[in-house]
Amino acid sequence: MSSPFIVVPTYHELENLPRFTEQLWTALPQARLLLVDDASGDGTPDWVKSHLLYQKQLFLLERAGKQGLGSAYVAGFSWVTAHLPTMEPCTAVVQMDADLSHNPDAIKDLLGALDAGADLVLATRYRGGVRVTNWPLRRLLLSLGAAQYVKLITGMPFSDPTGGFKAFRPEKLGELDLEQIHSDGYAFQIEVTHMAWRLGWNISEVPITFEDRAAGVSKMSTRIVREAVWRVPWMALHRRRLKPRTESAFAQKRSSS
Ligand SMILES: Nc1nc2c(ncn2[C@@H]2O[C@H](COP(=O)(O)OP(=O)(O)O)[C@@H](O)[C@H]2O)c(=O)[nH]1
Ligand SMILES: [Mg+2]
Repeated sequence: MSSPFIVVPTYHELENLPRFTEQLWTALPQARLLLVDDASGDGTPDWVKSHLLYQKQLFLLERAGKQGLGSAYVAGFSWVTAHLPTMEPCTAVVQMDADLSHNPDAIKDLLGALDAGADLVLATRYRGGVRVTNWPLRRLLLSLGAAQYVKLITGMPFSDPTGGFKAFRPEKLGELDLEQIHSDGYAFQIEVTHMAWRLGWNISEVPITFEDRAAGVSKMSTRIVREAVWRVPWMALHRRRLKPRTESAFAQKRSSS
C-alpha cells in the first residue's frame, strides 16, 4: 500500500521519540519514517534498532557527528530518492521535527494539499493569524521578522518561509539540486523553498499550530540567524533562473518500466 515517507533529523531527541512515533503511527499507521541521526549520545540509535518496526517502517541513517540540520535533510532526501525505486510506492515525502512542535495529526492536511495538485506544501504558523504556543516572545519576533525579511528580499509570497514542516511530491524532489545547498537551520528551509519556487513548482500553504518543545533543548543558535541574514540576499541574486536537476530517480524508473 502506498504511504508517505517522513524524514526527521534528530540530535538528542530520545526524550521525544517514543511520543513522536506513537502519535505519528496513530495518525498515519502506514507511514514510513527515516530518522537522520548525528550520533546522538543519548541512546537514540539503540532505541531505534530495538523498535518493533525497525527496517519495516522505521529506518535509521546514522552519521558520524553533529553536521547540522541542513546537511541531515540533504542526506535524508538523498537516501529516500535512492531507496524508493526499490520500495513500496510513496505518496509524499514529508519533513518535520522530532520534538513534537509539528503535530503528526497535521500531516493529513499537507497530504490533502498535495492531492489537490501542489508539488510542495508548506505548513504555516502565520497565515490568517499567529498560531504559536509557548515560544518566548523574542523567538516569535525573530521568526516573524525573518518571514518579512525573506518576503521583501526574495519576493516569495509565502507567510512562513523558515518553517520546517513541509510535504513534497516525491517525483519532484529529484529536481532540486540539493548538493548546492550548504546552509543550516532557517537558511536551509528558505533555500529549499526558494529553489522550488524558482523552478516554478506549484506551492501551497496549509495552516498549522506550532507548539514549543516540551522536552529536550533547541539546537537553534545565533550562527544560524547570521547565516540566514546574508544567505537570503545571496540566493535572491544568484538563483534568479534555475533549471531542474537531471531527471529524478522516480521519473527514470517510470520511463524505463
Ligand atoms: N541530525 C541532526 N538533526 C538536528 C541537528 N540540529 C537540529 N536537529 C534536529 O532538527 C529538528 C529541529 O531542531 P530544533 O533544535 O528543534 O530547532 P528549533 O525548532 O528551531 O528550535 C529537531 O528534530 C532536531 O533534533 C543536527 O545537527 N543534526
Ligand atoms: Mg524545535
